Amino acid sequence: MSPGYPIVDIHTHMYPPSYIKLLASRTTVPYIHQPTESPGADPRLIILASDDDPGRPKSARGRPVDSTYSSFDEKRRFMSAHGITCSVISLANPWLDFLDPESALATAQEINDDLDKACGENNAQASSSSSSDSKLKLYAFGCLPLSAPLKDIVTEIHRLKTLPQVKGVIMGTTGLGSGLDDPKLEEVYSALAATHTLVFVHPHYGLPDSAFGGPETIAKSGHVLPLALGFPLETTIAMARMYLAGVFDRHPDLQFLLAHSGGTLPFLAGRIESCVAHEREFIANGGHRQGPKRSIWDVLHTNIYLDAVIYGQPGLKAAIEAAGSVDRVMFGTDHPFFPPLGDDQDSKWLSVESNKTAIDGCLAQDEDAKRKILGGNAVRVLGLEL
Ligand code: 5CU
Repeated sequence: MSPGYPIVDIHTHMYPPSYIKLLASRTTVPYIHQPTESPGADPRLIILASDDDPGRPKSARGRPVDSTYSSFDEKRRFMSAHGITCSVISLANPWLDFLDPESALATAQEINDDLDKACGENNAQASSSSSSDSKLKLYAFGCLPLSAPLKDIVTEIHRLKTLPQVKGVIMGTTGLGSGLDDPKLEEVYSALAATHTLVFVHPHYGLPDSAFGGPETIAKSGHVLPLALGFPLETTIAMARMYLAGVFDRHPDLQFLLAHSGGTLPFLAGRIESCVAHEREFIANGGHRQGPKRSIWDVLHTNIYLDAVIYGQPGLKAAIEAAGSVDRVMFGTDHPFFPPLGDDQDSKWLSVESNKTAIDGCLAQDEDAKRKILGGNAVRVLGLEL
């Protein structure tokens, strides 16, 4: 039953058809393999380094990729099945990180225009429809040509502000190739702050295989170690590096949304704060290096939003606590990743229901807080018209 207020999914991905074509044209990670040896089988999405295990046939590497990854109709079907009224769609990993500098800007423009157009057409139809199933709204986070020259990145940040359905940008944790604390990103951060562009930071690269005991150990549990641990730790490390490099001191207006409730940042923020307070290298403690000037809690409460894609109450409670209030946490699903493994594709997705159950469980007595996390915050922060 509908709760009577909008449910907005801010963590929901797609590979638009042009991107699928791009991946299908490649034979090294990231790529899509079409198993010609078994006609009719779904193509395989081979995007993580650990997916491309030479010990397996290509038709068994990575994961199957079906139309849920690229079809707007499938997105709407999923939204209806889960009572979601609005989705803010983002390109899935690894975005445009692997493109050569010459083609990156044109590719970003094509994908961003495609997303804006598809969302615009959907929304025009939704506004004139009377049936609740066709009233579903779609918006997008754009992508940036991060391998292109700086001037192209900045140009695209400004151009995205002219696309009415685009409400921010998504990016990974490598920035221009050396991480989000790279001094070369200063110009990009200035443009993002000046244009009030919300940046959705999402992991892709995880940790080196050696952190998990090497490829053989990883293979024994498939995607569990890279996705359950590698992804969140990657986000945590990227944001801690940014914080330590003083990015938030120099750009106090930056606004970030962190995937998977900030990785482990909510849990570790106190420890980071304590280590900073005890670091002799920093000027504030008698050393000679400029450490971060602001408290990590201040950054969390003013520059950072967290999604609620954490699948359990302890993690969600930590996210709400670290974000400073329920006003800075937003519902997401991670669709089309983590689909049901059985044949019943119309059943509710465990991955979605466990996030909803965590929200219900944490905030059982607080309908207003639930309304905010499930949609109200996204409407306010992204300026969505529903
Ligand atoms: O957990 C996730 O967010 C994802 C994602 O976005 N992409 C992916 O390849 N696997 C899991």
